Amino acid sequence: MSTPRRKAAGPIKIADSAKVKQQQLERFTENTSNVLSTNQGLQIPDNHNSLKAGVRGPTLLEDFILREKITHFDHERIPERAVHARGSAAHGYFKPYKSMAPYTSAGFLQDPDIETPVFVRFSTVAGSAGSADTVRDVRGFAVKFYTGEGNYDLVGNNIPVFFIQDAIKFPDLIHALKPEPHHGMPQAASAHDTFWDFVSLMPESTHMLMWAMSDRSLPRSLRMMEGFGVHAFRFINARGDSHFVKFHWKPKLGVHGLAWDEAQKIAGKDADFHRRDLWEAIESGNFPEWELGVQIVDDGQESELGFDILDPTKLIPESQVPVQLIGRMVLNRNPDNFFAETEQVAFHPGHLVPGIDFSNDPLLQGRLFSYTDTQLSRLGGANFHELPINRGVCPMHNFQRDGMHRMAIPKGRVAYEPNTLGNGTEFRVDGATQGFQSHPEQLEPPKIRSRSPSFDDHFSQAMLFWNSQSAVEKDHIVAAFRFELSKVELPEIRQRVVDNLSHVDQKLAARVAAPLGINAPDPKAAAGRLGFRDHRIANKVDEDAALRMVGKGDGSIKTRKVAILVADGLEPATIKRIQHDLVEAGAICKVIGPHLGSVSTASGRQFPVDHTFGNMPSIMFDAVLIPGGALSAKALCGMGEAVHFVLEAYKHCKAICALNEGVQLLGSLGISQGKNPELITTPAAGVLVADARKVVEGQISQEFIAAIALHRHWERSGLDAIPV
Ligand code: HDE
Repeated sequence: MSTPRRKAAGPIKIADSAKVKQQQLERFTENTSNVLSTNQGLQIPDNHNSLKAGVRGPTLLEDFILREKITHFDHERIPERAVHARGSAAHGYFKPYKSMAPYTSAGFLQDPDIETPVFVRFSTVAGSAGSADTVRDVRGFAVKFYTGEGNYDLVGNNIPVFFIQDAIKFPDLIHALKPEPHHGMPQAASAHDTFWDFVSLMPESTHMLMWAMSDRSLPRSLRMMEGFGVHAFRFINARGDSHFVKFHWKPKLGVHGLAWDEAQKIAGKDADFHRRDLWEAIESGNFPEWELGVQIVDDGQESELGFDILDPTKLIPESQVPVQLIGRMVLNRNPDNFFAETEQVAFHPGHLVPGIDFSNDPLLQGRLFSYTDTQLSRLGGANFHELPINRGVCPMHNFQRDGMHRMAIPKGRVAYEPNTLGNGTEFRVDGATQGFQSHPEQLEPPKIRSRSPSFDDHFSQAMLFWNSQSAVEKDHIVAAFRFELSKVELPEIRQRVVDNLSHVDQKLAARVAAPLGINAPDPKAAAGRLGFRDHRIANKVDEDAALRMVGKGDGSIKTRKVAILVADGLEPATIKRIQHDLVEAGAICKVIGPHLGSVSTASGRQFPVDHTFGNMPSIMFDAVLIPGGALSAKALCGMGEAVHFVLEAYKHCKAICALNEGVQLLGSLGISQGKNPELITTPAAGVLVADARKVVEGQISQEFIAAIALHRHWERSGLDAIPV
């Protein structure tokens, strides 16, 4: 018995469609009454006292109101995600720049007028849900597009390659990374023996380790990270032609990192640093934006890349295959409820739309199983797709039925297909041409449990990454390896790591090894180890600027935070113009003083203070401005917290501008008032010193803004001598 077929309606074109998801969610937002009631709607007159046998007597089992409330509380936690437990999310929309029809039939990539609603969740990988935001870790970058053809999930990371090549090693990797099983330490950190033990025995992890030890794993903000789909996927056009595609997200604000010392301190002072930053940016109308980029490789041409496109430890250098920017994503609305949205959202790399398909990347293939499976224990059953945040915005229908927490109420007696009892209302699209079509790839498989020899190159791209870094970025990578390995107790593990690194670069390995109390790195020792494979490919490019972070800014200081340090006696006139110009340029200025309320200016007026030195230390800011005023400068110099503020900002390479007597606060840096106070002097990279009365109006602002836009002045010398 065949079921009637009809033509699919094609992608639903929804006017103002970014709102569609919001409207759908609003149907579920609850606020029907202000009167407290039980879950059954029974109004409760007393929410403070349980029912007792006498006012001082025992509580009665009969108290169903107490029982309901406590029972619900007892069950309100769900298992956190096995990985990526700590996350923050936001709503927004995506719009393509032009039709991508030559490459893909995906409806949401056809028409620059179609706005597709998105929900994006950023995460750390290793830590528990309550861990700190700024730990050294890879960041998840998962985007759910609510398209007219179904939900499409691009579940990526902020690093374009992965530690392992085959999904079967994922549980081992994560077990090695997570807190050690016997004592449950350390939290949210890779700096321990089991992680480095594992990766030192898996040289395929070397390329990703280079990225993980770079400042990519210390983002300044979630808004300042790139995103990558990592695996090769396929674009399929309406004719059925296939192209390989790698996805990229390019942040409008550039790619910036924190200093390691800064990241560690923020983890203590404000564990929610990234979550807060994302939330506040959206609340204040500074909507984060990314452009979607694609690298497209003709099917059949992938062998010319020089490496295996299916190997997830490899990236396609942008200088080899340029990234085409094909659309723009804006995040413009914070979730209403963290649990209902950010926690319950369920991503899956297998949530596809027609026109996008997988490749045979063996890591991706394993993911296709894992993501539904994990939701079953995390979200408690098979019906998690009915949770409001996971619902599509297009019609959906099938005969799956029942299960825990079923919300839909399908009508009628028919829950199977084909049927004649459903009044002929069940249709399928034409299986040959419509709906989702798997790419009909020709396969000649012997069934085999083995790794392709084309995956055996483990070091060439690690070397490419290393060679592409600027000098300061190389310094940071060396420092990160040293830090991590110095936390590893067993010297033989440290030794194995540096022996492997000598296959990337001898100097790198020697620099890492120097302070670790081990022997000089030995490439031969590494090569002799079990599991070591190194059939080198020749990189087609020697270096690639796209792999660096330095210089990846848009020159703007939008949403950058500037601290203005004040005490009684300041001269506000010295900073009036600069403050105005900073705000005009999009920066956020906050006044930091010895106490809340206000301080008195030199002329006896009140100058409001936003924060104290104690509650908003320098690590919360990108730059420091010190106004003039003899009394204020003297007072600040006598305050340990103010002196520390400047020293620390200097150590973390932030822009500093000191005006008139304010320069005295730089005394601990060995900087005093210049001999030519009518000039702006720059006694160190990113430090400006000037007499505000003598410099042309606006000039100081311009130079200060330019210094902040450079993000950090990593090239500063003598930083090691600063004791903060
Ligand atoms: Fe995941 N990953 N992963 N992963 N992953 C999960 O799914 C898994 C991998 C990524 O904000 C889990 O719903 C396996 C690569 C992100 O909710 C789980 C393998 C990349 C998120 C899972 C990988 C990712 C996850 C845990 C190797 C970058 C967070 C909870 C075969 C391309 C999504 C969940 C969110 C989450 C499995 C490797 C990205 C257990 C088995 C490579 C961004 O299913």
